[in-house]
Amino acid sequence: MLEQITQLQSQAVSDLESVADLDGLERFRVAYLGNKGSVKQLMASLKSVPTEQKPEFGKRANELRQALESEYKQRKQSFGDDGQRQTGPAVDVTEPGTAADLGRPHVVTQTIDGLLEVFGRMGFGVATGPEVEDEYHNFVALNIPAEHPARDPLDNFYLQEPASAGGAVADLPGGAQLLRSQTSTVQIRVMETTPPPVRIVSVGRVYRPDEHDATHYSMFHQIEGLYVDRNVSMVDLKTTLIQFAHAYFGAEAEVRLRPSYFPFTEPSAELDIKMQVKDRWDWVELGGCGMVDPNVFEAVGYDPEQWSGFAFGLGVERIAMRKHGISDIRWLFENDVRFLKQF
Ligand code: FA5
Repeated sequence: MLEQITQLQSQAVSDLESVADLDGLERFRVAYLGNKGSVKQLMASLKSVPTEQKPEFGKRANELRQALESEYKQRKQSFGDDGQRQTGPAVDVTEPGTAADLGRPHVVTQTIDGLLEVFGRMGFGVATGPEVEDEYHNFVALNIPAEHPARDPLDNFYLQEPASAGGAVADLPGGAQLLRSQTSTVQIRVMETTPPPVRIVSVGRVYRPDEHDATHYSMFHQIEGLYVDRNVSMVDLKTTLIQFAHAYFGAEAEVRLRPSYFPFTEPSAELDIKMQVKDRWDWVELGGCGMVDPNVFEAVGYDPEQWSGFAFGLGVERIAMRKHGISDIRWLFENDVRFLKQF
């Protein structure tokens, strides 16, 4: 009698193997698990089994039924909606996936990294200074006297009432504190702590209450350069800036030095570059430069008879704009990912 169960089992397994679609599977179900199916008949035959074999027969018949039901269910799931047996995984791995939204450095940060790289190749180290400065480092040591218009409270973000406005700053060694308006402060801080020669650049934020337009913002970045050694001349300054411009923007970039005035350099010049603003190409000022004024050397304790040097301070946003053809500085700070994603 038990032999009958084994035969039925091997028959069922081989029938199930040859099932090719849902119709075939349904025929299998009716033949084995249906009301008049073989398994039902097997169960019905229990009564004619000799008493001593009944428990074993019943147990084996039950196991067979459970095994076939579970095989049947599994096989049913393996057929797709079209009723055909699926041979591969249920996921189409050749479909394009959903790309993760990767972040990246802001275009201004990318510009800073690029600038430090070019000046690094030219032998400039990197220096830093605080964004909250005092009047001494932002003005006095840079040869900018109290009555100079650059110190006007309306042109600076003072955190305390400045000396020029009659503020009570006697107890503050460096004068009133303000958000630095230029990175030239770092020239002073470096020379105060480093004996010559020095060759550094410094990048950082500066703040001015300028009205926002296509080329001005109230917070922006500058890259400051300072080179002090024996016999440094205007030729070194001009060569350095032109070499930099061609290395960074490409040999076709048009730059010029235009005579200018800064209290802390003599002579002084502006570095201009041709770039597109709105819909036309024009000269745009990248920054100021010049030979370090002897008064600045005296303020930091360098002997102006022995040492000479040049300094420059360039606007980083304007550099980024020229590099990428961005014609309005305000786009850099709107935090519109659709814009920033382009760089
Ligand atoms: C200065 O700040 C001097 N400290 C530069 C300098 C350094 C001269 C060393 C000599 C020696 P100026 O105020 O011109 O200079 O600013 C320099 C550059 O900063 C400008 O040419 C411009 O590129 C950028 N800049 C100035 N104001 C703004 C602004 N509101 N928004 C964006 N960029 C600005």
